[in-house]
Amino acid sequence: MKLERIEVRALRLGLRHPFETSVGRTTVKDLLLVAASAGGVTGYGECVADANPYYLPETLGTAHHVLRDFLAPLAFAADVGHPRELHAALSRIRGHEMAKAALEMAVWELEARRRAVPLHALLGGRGGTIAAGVSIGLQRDEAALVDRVASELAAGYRRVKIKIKPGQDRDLVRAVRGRFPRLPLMVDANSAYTLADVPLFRDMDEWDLTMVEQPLGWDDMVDHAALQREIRTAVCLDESIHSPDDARRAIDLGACRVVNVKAGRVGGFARSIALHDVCRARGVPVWCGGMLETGIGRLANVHLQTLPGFTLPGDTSASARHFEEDLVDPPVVVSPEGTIRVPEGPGIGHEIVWPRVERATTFREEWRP
Ligand code: OSB
Ligand code: MG
Repeated sequence: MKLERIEVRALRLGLRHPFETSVGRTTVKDLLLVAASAGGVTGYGECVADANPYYLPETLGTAHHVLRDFLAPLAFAADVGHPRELHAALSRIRGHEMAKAALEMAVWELEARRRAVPLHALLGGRGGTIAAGVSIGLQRDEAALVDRVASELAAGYRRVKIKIKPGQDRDLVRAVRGRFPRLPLMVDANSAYTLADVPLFRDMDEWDLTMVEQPLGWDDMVDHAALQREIRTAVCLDESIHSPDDARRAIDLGACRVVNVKAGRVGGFARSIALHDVCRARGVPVWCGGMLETGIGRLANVHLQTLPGFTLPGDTSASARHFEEDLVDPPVVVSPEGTIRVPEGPGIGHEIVWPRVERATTFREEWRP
């Protein structure tokens, strides 16, 4: 396959509720939408880099620069037989996983549309449903958090993740656990703590959390291994894992017992599949994280988590959780049983609503070989 055209659009959409974590508060969703075309067919990939480098070092600006000046020329020069080969063709570029992933995922989507198969079939997954989970940001106080958890449970979700940060940790967990004693509950710290906080995480062992996500440094594995030795609760890594090799090292070091897979963070679908395989071979469960994606990236996540190693519900929620009007039709919905149906149409499987994309577009550029 020879790519004939790559287009990037910068989009801006309002979020229904601000999303606050230990690294900051997001009120609008900025993203790049990448389109890749070959043989008259176009596929789409959503770049999950944020406007700022607070979660990980990449930004929308670096992603645009690296796509335009480095990735697009390499992709045009490559003649990939299967989308799984594209990542290797981009390997001269170090890092910039989110930029690579957006392009690579667009090429997978393009190939699925060319074959008229759903993305999950091309990825090696299955149809049916996936278990939905929800990630809840920091709220004004414990009462507001407990209310949010209650309303998400009423919406169908069966697993809840709450964000914590220093000063907003024990009280939040105690309040939610007190009200929902049997709920599968976990916390995500987005790297807000250090090994000086081992006593806090020892205390957390009491609350039967399914796991604690990325408590320590975003680029650390050694301290996470030290923490995991001190606590019963499973550590899950998010920010620290950028490749299948990272997952292997983390598991072998004892730095985690669960891995969060975000295709954007690890360079795309091919590496997500390889990472999933590494974890599965070691008996480590994985689940699919989220980056406040629009329906385009959200559906990519739905298809990815049909692989057999995704044995835990992830952060994939309904379109309506973050957006008044999503970019896809129908929107992604969660059933009263807390599941999301895996689409069977070609590619992501839902239509993109172009008038909404146009309205959200702040900038557009296209490149050819
Ligand atoms: O750490 O998992 C995270 C959102 C943006 C940046 C980082 C994270 C998150 C989430 C997922 O928690 C929220 C979602 O997509 O609904
Ligand atoms: Mg996380």
